[in-house]
This record gives sequence, structure tokens and C-alpha cells, in this order.
Amino acid sequence: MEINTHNAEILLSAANKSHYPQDELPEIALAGRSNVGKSSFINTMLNRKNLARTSGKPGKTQLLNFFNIDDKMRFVDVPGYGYARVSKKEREKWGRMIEEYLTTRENLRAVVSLVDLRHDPSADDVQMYEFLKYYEIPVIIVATKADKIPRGKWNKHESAIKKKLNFDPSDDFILFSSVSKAGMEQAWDAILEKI
Ligand SMILES: Nc1nc2c(ncn2[C@@H]2O[C@H](COP(=O)(O)OP(=O)(O)OP(=O)(O)O)[C@@H](O)[C@H]2O)c(=O)[nH]1
Ligand SMILES: [Mg+2]
Repeated sequence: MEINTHNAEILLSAANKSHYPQDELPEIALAGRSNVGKSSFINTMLNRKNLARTSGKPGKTQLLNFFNIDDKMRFVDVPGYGYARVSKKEREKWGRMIEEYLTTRENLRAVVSLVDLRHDPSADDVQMYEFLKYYEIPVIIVATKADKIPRGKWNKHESAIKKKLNFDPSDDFILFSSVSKAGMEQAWDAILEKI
């Protein structure tokens, strides 16, 4: 499929099903810990500076944000998990919103699950991966912030992440950086293969 990635815009933000776009366009959702770089990933992939709002403040993205890409597909920016400074109630609301989207959305083709290349995946990262595997949702693991690790150590970090996740080798694993744009082409290849 030919997609003009420059032709992208925020379409809408949704708290639940009744707000989702009603058509058949394929969707790729971004999941990951708060501050891992989901919004930056979207901006990098679309060659935009701040289409998906990023910030040093975790917990910035509160709703499901749908981005239209050339009227052919969408990115769905999902609020990050693992942000300590939210109440139990908010966490539950978050959980219901994500679960509803991930388990019922027919447009969903794959989840790009972001982890930080520098660190071992958190318990939440592992749980998200297990959740996606359980529901048989295709997953692309993107290990981001690769620019913060010297290339000579990428392999070692990749192995540690795979081990902790109990990574299924039939899934995609991509080393990525929103700063250097490393892995961008690979990420597009993996996404286009899924839609
Ligand atoms: N060095 C480096 N910094 C990055 C990279 N990706 C994101 N960041 C920085 O990490 C911080 C968080 O990035 P966001 O893209 O806002 O993270 P997010 O996952 O969308 O966060 P929430 O919306 O809070 O869930 C920002 O300061 C980014 O500039 C990367 O690949 N390399
Ligand atoms: Mg964000």
C-alpha cells in the first residue's frame, strides 16, 4: 500500500467505544509505560515535531488519540501505564478504557508495544505483552531511546529485554530512536505488513 505519511492529522480523542471512528480503516495502537516515547514514536514516524503532544511530564496523554494517516490507516496513541501519581480509581478507569479498545476493536491490526532499551521491562511491560499474546493481538516490540545506549551494547540490552518478556521470536523486535530515527524504516515495514 502506498501511504503519504506527510498527510497526517489528529482526528479525534475517545474515552470509549461510542467515540471511536466508524469505518473500516486499519489501526495500529501504541502502548507502553508513561514517558517511554509513544507520542514521540508517532511524531518520528510521521516526520512531525509535535503532532502527538509529548512532554517531560508523564501521564500527559489521557484519552485514546486517533491519528488519521492519508485516509488509509490510523495510529492510536494510548495513555501510558505505570505512572505512580494517579489514584486507584483513575487507574481502573484507564484499565477499562484500554481493555475495551484492545479486546473489541475490529480495526486493530497490531499493537506497537514500546519498551525502554536502557532498562529491563517493568512488571507492567511484561503484563502488557502477556495480555496481547493471550488475546492473540499481533505485537511489534519497539525498544526505544536507543540513542542513549552505545551501539556496541544494543545486543546485550535486546537480549535482556527478550528474556524478561519471554519474547516470542515470531514477533517483530525493533531497536528505535526518535532522536536519531534509527529503526524508522524497519518499523514502517513491520506496520505495513500488518495492515
Ligand atoms: N533520547 C531520547 N528521548 C526520547 C525518545 N523518545 C522519547 N523521548 C523523550 O522522552 C520523553 C517522553 O516522551 P513521550 O513521547 O511524551 O512519551 P509518552 O510515552 O507519549 O508518554 P505519555 O503520553 O505520558 O504516556 C520526552 O521528553 C521525549 O523527548 C528517544 O528515542 N530518545
Ligand atoms: Mg504520550
